[in-house]
Amino acid sequence: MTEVVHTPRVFSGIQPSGGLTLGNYLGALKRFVEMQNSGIETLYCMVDLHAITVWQNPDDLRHATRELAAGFIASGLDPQKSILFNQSQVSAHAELAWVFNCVARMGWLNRMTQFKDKAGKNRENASVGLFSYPNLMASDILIYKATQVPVGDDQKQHLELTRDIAAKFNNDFGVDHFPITEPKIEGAATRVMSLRDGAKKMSKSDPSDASRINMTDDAETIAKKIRKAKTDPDGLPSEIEGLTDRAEAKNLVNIYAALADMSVEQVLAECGGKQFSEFKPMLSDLAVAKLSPISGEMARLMEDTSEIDRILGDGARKANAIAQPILEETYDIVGLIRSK
Ligand code: AQP
Repeated sequence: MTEVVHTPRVFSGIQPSGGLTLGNYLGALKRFVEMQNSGIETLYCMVDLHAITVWQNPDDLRHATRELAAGFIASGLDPQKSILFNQSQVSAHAELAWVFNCVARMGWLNRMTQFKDKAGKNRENASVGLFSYPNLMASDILIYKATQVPVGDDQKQHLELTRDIAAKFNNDFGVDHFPITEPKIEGAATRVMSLRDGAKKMSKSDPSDASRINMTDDAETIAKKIRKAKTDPDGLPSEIEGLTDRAEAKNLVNIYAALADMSVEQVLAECGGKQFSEFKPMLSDLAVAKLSPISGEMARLMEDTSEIDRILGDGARKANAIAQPILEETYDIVGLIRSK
């Protein structure tokens, strides 16, 4: 088998299943911008087909998709530098996902912890789409032969599955067609936790709004949520070991470090010994300083949704131009006849 050197290409996506959270921003979006600015080819997607694995009100979904696009652009993604689009406008994602439904094994999907978490006790009532979600995610990535995927830590298992699918496809058909994609899980806040429970991930679909900071929250709301964030009675340690078994304290320090572009060690060297009554206002001020320019720009962009739709349409055309030949090549490898 000839070994192919795959051109470096970055793909990642976020679901428009609610508003963007600080977790999405620090774990994913901030890294998307860094990768875009490193000069590598980047494609970023509003994964609306993933969002509907759980029922969405259609008007809310349309609004959330446009607002997510506004969040991408306001955070620094430039439609001239990155391809920005919504998933459902590039049908090759869904088509390749079907092929992967036939490659991935039931046993692999049965091990996915996100499905278990999201389906909860009522597994029999979960949608089939929620179960096969990781196959669509593998398709999102491999339809562009993406070599790198910036994500938060919660997506690690799904990316391992993507690698398994690529390897099985290549092996089953004796080709070196799909790259074995590298996850990029980096930075001080790869898993931002809920402000109310340090054992739970901050999530846009958490029923408690107090558990998360939304990118659209105003300064007063951000300050209030941080003031009320759960902590323990001790102050900040000066060494990282002092955060062991202190999930909530660790979370606030990680958030500070990621927002300030500092390491956790640097934050503790500066703030060690402070009580949370002193550290929380510092964190609020920093969060407001970093997030309010983004939320302001999001609001401005949302005043003209036709411009957002134009950007998404333009991005979808560019994405389609990359995806379609890869889909055709894949169908040919599988043995599906394509009439010219
Ligand atoms: N709390 C988090 N900390 C760090 N990164 C996070 N991400 C999500 N939450 C955190 C990263 O954001 C990207 C987009 O995630 P997604 O929208 O596709 O779905 P998700 O991971 O399931 O995020 P949510 O907010 O929890 O959405 P819902 O509530 O709809 O399920 C991914 O890179 C993810 O790692």
